[in-house]
Amino acid sequence: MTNLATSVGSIPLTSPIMNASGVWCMTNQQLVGIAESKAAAVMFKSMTLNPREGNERTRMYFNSILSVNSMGLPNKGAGYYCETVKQMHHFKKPMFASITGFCTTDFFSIFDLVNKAPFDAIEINLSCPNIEGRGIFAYDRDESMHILDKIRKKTKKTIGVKLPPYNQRSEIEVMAKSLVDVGIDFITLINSYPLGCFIDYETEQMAIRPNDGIGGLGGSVVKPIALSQIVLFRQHTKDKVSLIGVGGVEKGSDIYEYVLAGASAVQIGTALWREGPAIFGRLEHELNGILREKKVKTIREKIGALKMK
Ligand code: RRO
Repeated sequence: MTNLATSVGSIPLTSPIMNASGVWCMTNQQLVGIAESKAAAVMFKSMTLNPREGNERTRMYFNSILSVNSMGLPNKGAGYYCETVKQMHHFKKPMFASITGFCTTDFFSIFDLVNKAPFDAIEINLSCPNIEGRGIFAYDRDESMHILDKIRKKTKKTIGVKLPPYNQRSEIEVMAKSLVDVGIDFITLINSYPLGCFIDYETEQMAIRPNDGIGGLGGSVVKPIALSQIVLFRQHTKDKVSLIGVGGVEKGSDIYEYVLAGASAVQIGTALWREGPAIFGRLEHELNGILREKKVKTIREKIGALKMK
């Protein structure tokens, strides 16, 4: 039997497979669904201080290769998730909070709440593509580092940052080095590609309604983008920071590709929307099959083991 054990920062995981924030993790019931599944950890929906309904519908669309969403941060508010996590202790799985905000001070207020709750790790989402009236935090490096540095100094808990894709190697290099300097434990790459859309030629309409029909793009179409970010961030962070890959993971071989690129774990978004929490068992089975076939004893030995031509 192959050993799928891995870790994110100092958090041990029984396998590299978990959910991506935003999918199947907004309500108590959904979070319990993830906890009861084969997912190695439970990631919560990105939370704001107060509950939000999010954008008008239709706000999410998916087909066999992609998803487009402009959910607009619907969530139950930080208080709800801090209570929920207290009720989930018996699942004995690592619990990951995801925090976001509309301004710098929001991050600190929400962080102070989740830091007191029994979350094992906190993912700081600096990459939501659907915040009205402002751009993506992570494209402003000074503001991002200010948020992360202040949070790092407030806690010894495992903290990570969820980033959008970058288009230049130099941006990745500077960002990666800054994150190592700040002392971030993990980096999640990538949030949905910020500007995507799907036009239905039959109805002659966009598939989603908010924001001119343009929202975050996910699914297998973004996998090559996400993989390149993992490879490049790995070059500049080496073994100092764990990387989590997200984007188009639909089968065991996708996970293996992310691990070779340098990811210690992967998150499932679009495919979880499509398939529900049973997907975690299927992916684990498929990953085990690949490792058996390749006679790989531990997944750990393959992290970043990509052979360069
Ligand atoms: O809720 C959303 O609109 C959303 C968020 Br917070 C995010 O981080 N990524 C995304 O694709 N949608």
